[in-house]
Amino acid sequence: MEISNDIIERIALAKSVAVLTGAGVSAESGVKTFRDPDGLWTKMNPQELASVDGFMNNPELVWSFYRERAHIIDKVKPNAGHYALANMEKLFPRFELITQNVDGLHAAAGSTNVRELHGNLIDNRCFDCERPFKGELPEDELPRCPECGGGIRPSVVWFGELLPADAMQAAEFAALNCGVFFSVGTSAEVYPAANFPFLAKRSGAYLIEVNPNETALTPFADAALRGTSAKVLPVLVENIEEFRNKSER
Ligand code: BJW
Ligand code: ZN
Repeated sequence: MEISNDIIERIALAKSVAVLTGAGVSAESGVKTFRDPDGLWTKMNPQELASVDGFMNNPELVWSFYRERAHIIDKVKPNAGHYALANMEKLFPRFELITQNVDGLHAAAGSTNVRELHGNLIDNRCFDCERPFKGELPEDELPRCPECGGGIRPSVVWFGELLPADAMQAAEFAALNCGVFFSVGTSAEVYPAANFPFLAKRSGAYLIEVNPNETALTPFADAALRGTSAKVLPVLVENIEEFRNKSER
């Protein structure tokens, strides 16, 4: 993977970097993406599995989907792309990692202060009183809130739901104020997350896409690094470090 000197220089000289990640970053850890040919939404209906109506209509089906995914993410490990992003945060005075992923792999790789736009699969909460549910999830019945008896749901963001205000605010600030914005491993089809790269670009940031495939964002990117995140991101970090070492000499 060759990355041009011009791109490396632009990144290495930036004071503020923001990164938006999507499911592709975890693909090489063995977590399925959503819209790739073998993705979750290619085979399953998101309205049934990832919406409040879907949960109300068939909570058993929704829970069987989320239990299975929670078991998978319990076993998987971060890959070289996650580790590269954890290293990258140490290279810039300001660095914001904004993720749509719900698997907790950025934090597991050592990234600090990860902004989770779509919640996470590790936490659960009461649908009615919103209290966090800390108990063990029963395998063969629906979990219930010990405080109010309400139904328990995964703490993820479903279609039609608002994203967490703190993560949204941090993402918006980062997009408005960064010199370089990366969109990594996301199809850039789901809003409002997909809006942040545009916001950054309109605010003057250099916009870089890291993805093996073209996306809805590609025509607007200043640079597209075509490859998987586990291959491209470690090379990127290495090149930034080399550039900085050369400039010091
Ligand atoms: C690699 C790789 C490798 C592969 N390395 N890369 C019409 C127009 C605009 C908006 C809307 C609309 N109609 C409805 C909306 C709003 C809706 C929306 O955006 N829908 C669009 C799909 C049209 N958004 C919402 O509803 C959001 N809420 C909201 O807007 O609230 C305000 C509101 C309320 C009421 C009415 C209207 C507005 C909420 C969105 C919640 C999304 N939730 C999910 C599920 C989370 C829980 C769970 O995990 O189950 O989030 S859906 C799913 O998509 C998940 C992901 O975070 C999200 C984004 O997917 P992502 O990460 O981009 O994955 P993929 O699979 O799409 O792409 C993978 C990419 O990786 C590909 O590009 C590959 O090439 C690449 N790749 N291997 C690097 N190794
Ligand atoms: Zn409750």
